[in-house]
Amino acid sequence: MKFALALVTLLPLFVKGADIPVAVGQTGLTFEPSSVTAAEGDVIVFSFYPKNHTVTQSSFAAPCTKLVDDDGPDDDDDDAVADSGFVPVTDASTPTVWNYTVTSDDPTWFYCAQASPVNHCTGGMVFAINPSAERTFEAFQQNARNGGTGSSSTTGTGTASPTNTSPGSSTTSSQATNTAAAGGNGNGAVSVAASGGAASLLAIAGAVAAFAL
Ligand SMILES: [Cu+2]
Repeated sequence: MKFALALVTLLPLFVKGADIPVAVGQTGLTFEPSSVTAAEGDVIVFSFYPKNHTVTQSSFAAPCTKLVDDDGPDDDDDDAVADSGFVPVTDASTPTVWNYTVTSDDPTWFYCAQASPVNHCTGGMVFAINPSAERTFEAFQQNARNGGTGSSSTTGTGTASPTNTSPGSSTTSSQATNTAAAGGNGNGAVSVAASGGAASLLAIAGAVAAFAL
């Protein structure tokens, strides 16, 4: 009885879905079609054409970065990150086939991870299963063309960091320059001691020490 029940429960796992063919790299940096509507259990049949492409799962926000499988210790890997790896093909008449079984009705995003000699993802080589009205394939591909590593705020942070470093080092060098000018003979700390107080000597000596470091 229990066994029969278990069989019935497992049965849907063995019901095969539809095959959906997708050509990879047949007409340049393209998936054709570039987006499909698929149900759980359907199989995307990727045919890889020359030269050397991948089908790698990413996210809408970061189209050109492989998704991280971070579901923790209880992860049963039903939603493992999909990645064909590199599929080198030399003969267009014999494409290499790689199957991906759809595990969700949710939008699922993919890109080609080939970056040499040109970056295929930022060239627009991306693919989507079940894009939505809010997250369209067109927006996803535009994200990829814009660099594909995340939102523009990420880029802003990256730019701000070197700017913060720069004032620090220029302050140090301008202190050193002032010290030398006050000395007039390149032996700044000693000369200033004669005309200034002990406190200013300490300050200048500190600046010189900082510059030396
Ligand atoms: Cu490619």
